[in-house]
Amino acid sequence: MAGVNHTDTKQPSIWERVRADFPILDQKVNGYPLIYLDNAATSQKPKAVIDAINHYYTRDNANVHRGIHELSNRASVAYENTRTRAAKFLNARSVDEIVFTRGTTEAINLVAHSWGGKFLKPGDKILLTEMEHHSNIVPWQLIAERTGAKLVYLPITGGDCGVLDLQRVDEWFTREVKIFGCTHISNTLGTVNPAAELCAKARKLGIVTLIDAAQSAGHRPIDVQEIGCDFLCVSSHKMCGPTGIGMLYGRLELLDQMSPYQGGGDMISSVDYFQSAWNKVPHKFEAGTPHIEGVIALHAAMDYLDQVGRDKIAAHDLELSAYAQEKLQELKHIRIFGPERGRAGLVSFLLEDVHAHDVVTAADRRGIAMRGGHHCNQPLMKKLGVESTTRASFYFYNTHAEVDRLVEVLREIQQFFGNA
Ligand code: C6P
Repeated sequence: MAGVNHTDTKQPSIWERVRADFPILDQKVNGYPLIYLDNAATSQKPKAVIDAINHYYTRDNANVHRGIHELSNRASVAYENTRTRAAKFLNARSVDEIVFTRGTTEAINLVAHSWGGKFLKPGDKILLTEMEHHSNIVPWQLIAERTGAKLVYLPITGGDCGVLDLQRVDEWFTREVKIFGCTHISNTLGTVNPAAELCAKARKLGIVTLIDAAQSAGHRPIDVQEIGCDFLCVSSHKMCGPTGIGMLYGRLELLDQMSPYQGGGDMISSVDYFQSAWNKVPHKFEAGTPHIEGVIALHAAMDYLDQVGRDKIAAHDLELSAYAQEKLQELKHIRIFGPERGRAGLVSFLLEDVHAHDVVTAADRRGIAMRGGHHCNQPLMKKLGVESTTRASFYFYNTHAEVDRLVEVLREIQQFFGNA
């Protein structure tokens, strides 16, 4: 990474210094210093985010958009300020294009239900890619069943590299395709998809686009206007924020046309016994008391990420995962998945003859947290011809020394299983 010398042991790098912001990292697990390499599942939270939650409950706790007393006013202002901050974070044209959801999963379900339910017809096609997370497959299966639309998948190529077959994209963007859903970064392969290029192609044919930014929003600058997507879905908990909260960016024109996702308080402008009128966008999509402290702490997370610098985080991801890939390749009997170059901050692999769960369990005994399994990517696993992988996923507080330790521990595991 430009400007940061990771081999200079005298000067702590900015990444080592930033670790002090994360109280959870300063502990031993099973007698070893914690090495947290499960960031694709959820990131750790800086003190600024923990403090924001604490402050809200200590000083401002009240329901939003309902009361006219001081505390409700404070909570409402803080809640809506986060929407303004989010619009800036994603470079949306309007603050009304930000809908708070429980996370990426709910954001995709909202689009499938409210956009798909209204606009998809029998014979229409929903185009996804073969590397989608279950969250960007199952909601579309549900809506396809309801509407008679059909699912089709843009293939991946390159064997274990797992990149989209970009040469064949034009074959898949046909007149019948009404929506294209694509992950920005694959949570299993670390592949970074060319979202802007794909959205531009889709737009020319009038195809609506949805980008699953669960793995990218906290790891690189995101500009929805530059990407040119109609929808973009984000989870707060993967970007230093709390769990149970996320965002849907939706182009205003489309959000206006869509029906509500859920009914209840706050999403209405008026109700009588037999019919109701909807609140304006984005409130039309936020029924019931929301996750207020989650929204407020998400503001702190976005501020924190911008203080660190999202471009710097992206460069660190790229550099650390390339380093990990290089180090892992020194091991014998290892199969590494994902692109050779330009991968996001994660590496999936298999140690020959050792189950991914055994690797994760043995690493945990040495204080290293990773994920083993299908990573909610069962169709992709089938495509790769495996049942599971072990995944080490990084964030900006991870260091080269931690990668070295991971490789050392994997070597010990191989020795234990007689496969070094
Ligand atoms: N992936 C992982 O360990 P939620 O659960 O709604 O915050 O995010 C769902 C989701 C959607 N898309 C992608 C690309 C994802 O990686 C995830 C979550 C976690 O890889 C948990 S399965």
